[in-house]
Amino acid sequence: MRLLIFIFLLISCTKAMFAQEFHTANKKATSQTVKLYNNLFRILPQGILFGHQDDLAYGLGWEYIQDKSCVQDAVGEYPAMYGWELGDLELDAIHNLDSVPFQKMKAFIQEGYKRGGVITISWHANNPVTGKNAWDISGNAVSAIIPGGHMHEKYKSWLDKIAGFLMDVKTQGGEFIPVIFRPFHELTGNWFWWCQNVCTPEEYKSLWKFTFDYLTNIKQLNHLLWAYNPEKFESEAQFLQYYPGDEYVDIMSFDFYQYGDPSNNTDFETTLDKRLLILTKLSKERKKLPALAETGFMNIPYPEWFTKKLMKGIGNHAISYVHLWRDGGLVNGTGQYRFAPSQDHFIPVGRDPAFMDFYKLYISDKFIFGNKVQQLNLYK
Ligand code: BMA
Repeated sequence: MRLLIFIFLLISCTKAMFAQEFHTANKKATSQTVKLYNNLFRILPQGILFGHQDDLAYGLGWEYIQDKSCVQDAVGEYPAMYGWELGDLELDAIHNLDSVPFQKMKAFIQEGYKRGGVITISWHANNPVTGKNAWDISGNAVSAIIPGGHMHEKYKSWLDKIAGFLMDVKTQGGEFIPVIFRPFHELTGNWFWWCQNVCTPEEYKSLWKFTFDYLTNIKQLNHLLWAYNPEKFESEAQFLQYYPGDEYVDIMSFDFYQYGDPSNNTDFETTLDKRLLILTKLSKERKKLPALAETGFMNIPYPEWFTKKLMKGIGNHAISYVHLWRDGGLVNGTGQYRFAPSQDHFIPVGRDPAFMDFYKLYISDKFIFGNKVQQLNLYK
């Protein structure tokens, strides 16, 4: 009998230890958040979650139709990851900068979570110094809002609003829905007020750490996973130059888009492969989750982009997710701003030539979409 009890205890302890092998940066993270984090590591060998920005809100020629989804329209299945964007929330706007109402966004987040999906949120914050948008790089904004800066109090009031929204990201039963939060992204670019050309590594790290501490310890947001997210980098040192530290980050990621004509060169897939090699090495060493946080080829003018470029570049790298950027809705309904292929008749050329290629990606078994993600029970 004693032996049986001993074996039982041993199995339970080993299970518990194994289940929590990966620790979230926030030590008070909710149990669903910790489970999600560990499950994402566990399923790394099983495939890559496929995500799409604003998937449920709008697509070409439609917006806000109950249960409609761009990815589902294309392949018959919802995505496994849903991305949303908070830009303009800091100004008390009702809609975000892409005209998605924040109230609707909360409902979409609940829907995605109900389907077992993963939620990720970005924030194209306006320039707090000039009052212009995120792409205004003037005003030394980062140094102005970090502790000691003359606009620090204003930044805190913005974070209060972000926290207010995130506090509401709950199920109808009141349980917090875990969110992968990805602020101050593409920092190695030169287009946002937090990019490397307009702030030093010390300033960026100070901004990140303050934001983390404020939202975690003052606002008690315990359902966030924190994603660090440069754009270009050519070495480990460059990837890490603005990295705030292992105790502030859960996910290591980067953004990488296709530009130009890919038909006569291998630049995209070669560079993607190189960067994923660096990313997966670093994230393994630091026990962080690796991901491709944004990608796409605007309007997909090269119809085989998904298999010949994206999948080729990903190769056998084990990454947690790939997130495709948004499709223009009614506002950009000409079809001139989209990243996901669509079967919709709205596309002026008739059936999207990239559709069949995207379907090949869908059936390739390398990616996880909505049905499988539900079965995987990422929150249990
Ligand atoms: C960018 C573009 C913008 C958009 C922003 C925030 O990449 O898609 O049109 O406003 O993301 O979603």
